Amino acid sequence: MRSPLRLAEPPVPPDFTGTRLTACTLCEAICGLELTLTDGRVTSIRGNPDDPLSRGYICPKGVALADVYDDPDRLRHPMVRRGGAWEETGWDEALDLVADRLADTVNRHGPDAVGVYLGNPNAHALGSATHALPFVRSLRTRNRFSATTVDQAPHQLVSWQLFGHQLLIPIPDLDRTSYLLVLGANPMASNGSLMTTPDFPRRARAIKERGGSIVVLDPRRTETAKVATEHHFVRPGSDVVVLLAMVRTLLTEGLARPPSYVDGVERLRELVEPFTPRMAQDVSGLDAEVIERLTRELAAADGGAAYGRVGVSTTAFGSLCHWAIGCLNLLAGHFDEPGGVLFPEPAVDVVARRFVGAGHYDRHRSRVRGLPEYGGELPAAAMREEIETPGTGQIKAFVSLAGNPVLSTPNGRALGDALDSLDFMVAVDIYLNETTRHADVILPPTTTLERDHYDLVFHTLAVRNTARFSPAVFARPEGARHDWEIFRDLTSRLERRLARKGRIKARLVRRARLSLSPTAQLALLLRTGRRVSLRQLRRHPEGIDLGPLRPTMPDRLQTPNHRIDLVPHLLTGDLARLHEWLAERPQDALVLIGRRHKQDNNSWSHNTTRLTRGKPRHHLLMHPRDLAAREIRDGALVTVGSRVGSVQVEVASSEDVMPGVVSLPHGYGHQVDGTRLRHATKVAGASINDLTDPLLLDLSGNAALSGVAVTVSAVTG
Ligand SMILES: Nc1nc2c(c(=O)[nH]1)N[C@H]1C(S)=C(S)[C@@H](COP(=O)(O)OP(=O)(O)OC[C@H]3O[C@@H](n4cnc5c(=O)[nH]c(N)nc54)[C@H](O)[C@@H]3O)O[C@H]1N2
Ligand SMILES: Nc1nc2c(c(=O)[nH]1)N[C@H]1C(S)=C(S)[C@@H](COP(=O)(O)OP(=O)(O)OC[C@H]3O[C@@H](n4cnc5c(=O)[nH]c(N)nc54)[C@H](O)[C@@H]3O)O[C@H]1N2
Ligand code: SF4
Ligand SMILES: [Mo]
Repeated sequence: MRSPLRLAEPPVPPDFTGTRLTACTLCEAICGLELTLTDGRVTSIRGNPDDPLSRGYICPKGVALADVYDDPDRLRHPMVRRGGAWEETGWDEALDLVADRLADTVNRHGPDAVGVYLGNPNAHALGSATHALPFVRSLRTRNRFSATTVDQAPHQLVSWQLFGHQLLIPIPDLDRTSYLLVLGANPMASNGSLMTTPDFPRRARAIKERGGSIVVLDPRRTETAKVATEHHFVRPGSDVVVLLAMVRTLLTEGLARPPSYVDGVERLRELVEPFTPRMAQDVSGLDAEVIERLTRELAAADGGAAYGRVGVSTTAFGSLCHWAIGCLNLLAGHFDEPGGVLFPEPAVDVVARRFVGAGHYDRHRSRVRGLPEYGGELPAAAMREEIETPGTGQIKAFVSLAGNPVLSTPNGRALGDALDSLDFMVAVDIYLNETTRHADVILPPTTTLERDHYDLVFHTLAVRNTARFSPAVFARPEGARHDWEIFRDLTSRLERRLARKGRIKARLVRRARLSLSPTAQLALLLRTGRRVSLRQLRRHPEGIDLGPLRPTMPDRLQTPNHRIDLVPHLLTGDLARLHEWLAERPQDALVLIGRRHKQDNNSWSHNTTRLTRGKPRHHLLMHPRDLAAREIRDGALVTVGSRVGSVQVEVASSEDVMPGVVSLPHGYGHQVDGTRLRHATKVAGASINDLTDPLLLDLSGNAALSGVAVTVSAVTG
């Protein structure tokens, strides 16, 4: 269906030669790109210097964007598994089959018998933002999971608790700050996360050129640590104590300057009293004097920001870490100030528009372990048991939307086995990979270069306010479907088959919304936002600058009393668990942390030659002292074991990891059997998530992927 509001510039003709502007959707940096096409094929990709946010930056993954489009292994037709063999089939047949099987499951076992997992690329597609959630909601299942609980659930829970909405996330004002304290993030490789920062390298250089500091706390001397002005090792999982000791230092040294709309400072003072810098030193290995000095420097800086990401989110106290980071920023005097942390003002304000709800906790619990939901989702770490444990509410059918949880969630291999025990599984995905090979049907949508794009998510998290619309470069091939069309057609087919009464109005509203294309919905959203129109954006495909971040508080607070409570019960209640952990924690365990590389993109970038050549990157990094203690030689094949399982992988000696810590990248360990990843067979390595433990969780339900106790021994014979 073509909506009257859809005015997209025509995609390129088949033999087009020339240039086109687009955007990279692979990571959160959302770089603007200029493609050169020769006879209808992309022959080069470069960063677009006119993009007001990315200013010409591009990384090696962006250069490989067209490889995904051209990849002969990418699925282009619906696939149905009959017996052991995959067959291509037509869309109507595939969609009818999926709707029949899902409806049958719901009618026989109730809505909770359908489990849903949403993976990371959903956040990077306009059609998912507008159409996937209504589809998922129409299933009315409580068994909803996503990559959020192996990633940023703690950020969202803390933002909801402090600022009243889970997407009201304070962002470091990178272009003006003079003091950036980084914990558990490696933006030199990741290009920033919950801090959309294309060209982090140049922006980091600029901080140093204006006399500022970048201080990194990380158990590995990362690429970011190497360009920082200062780096310190911290024991994995111990940041929470360091951060609370920093908050304590601000308060005891009279450095705290909370804004007038903040409550609870005195209670906070009592709560952080036990976390002395000395105690933090014992737990983390970071000197007490350093903890105190860094706190004073942050408070004294002319604009300073504390920033923590995956390395602190994915620990057992991820929420307390982000609470403490929030308190640090609120007390150090730079909150909502230029150079500190600020809240972006995107052209489509997803917070004000309530695109997703403000947040909620423990409205229901998971059936088997009784784990509380957060924001309507249960921990991804609970998927396997919900599939395998018999009883009312057991997951019998599964829907995987752009996810690869077999490689990306704890004990993923066992989850893969569980997927085989389902009555039915459907994947909306572009590859036949470790997860989708367990499906009965795969529905492949078009990819980035074939669809219109506007970033509803990452403009909300960016270090500068900009807006950019990128019309599809290529026409959708005959017979291909966009993601939003798949969600629209599945929803309507399902509704026809479900024996449901009532809620006619809700159904009609949903149908009306689903029938509007993402671009048409965007036009309406922009119109109500009144900052820029789609028409203006079409005239400027390079993007429109809306200026630097600005103070917006307390007006934008979404809390009921328009104030910030520093000590919400939900968060402070978790301190009891922290005290228990501190009393019991094992002192001498070898622990495992993750790793990202500039050339890898989670689990699915290994089917391109461009991103897999060069030196292998899959090794377990281990300190020479730890190798010597076990008489393991550099390069040897080792067995890494945890409570959950074991893997074999080559070890590389590295002074860059803290003694007592080993590091493996995630997204490796391809199980190419039964997949169509011909090229990924050449990528060695093991999956870190065959070692991570689904029992280790944060308050938010986020998996504690970092700091897992492991043993390492040489493979003999
Ligand atoms: N140990 C450990 N585990 C981790 C992490 C870690 O640091 N350490 N990081 C975690 C984080 S931050 C994240 S976000 C998760 C990611 O976890 P997931 O989202 O589960 O995994 P991805 O590797 O991103 O897989 C994306 C899937 O989407 C498919 N895909 C790609 N593009 C499209 C598209 O346009 N449409 C559709 N329908 N499908 C598409 C790919 O083929 C692939 O199957 O992994 C987490 N897992
Ligand atoms: N090249 C590339 N870029 C990406 C991605 C990718 O796969 N590849 N994925 C994208 C996604 S989905 C995300 S969420 C972002 C993530 O963005 P980042 O969070 O910046 O990425 P990571 O490299 O996972 O950084 C985590 C850091 O935490 C450290 N760490 C581990 N445990 C601890 C700990 O207990 N304490 C401290 N202080 N540090 C710890 C690790 O050594 C690592 O340096 O990156 C995005 N960008
Ligand atoms: S940093 Fe690389 S992967 Fe991320 S958006 Fe930019 S070009 Fe794409
Ligand atoms: Mo992520």
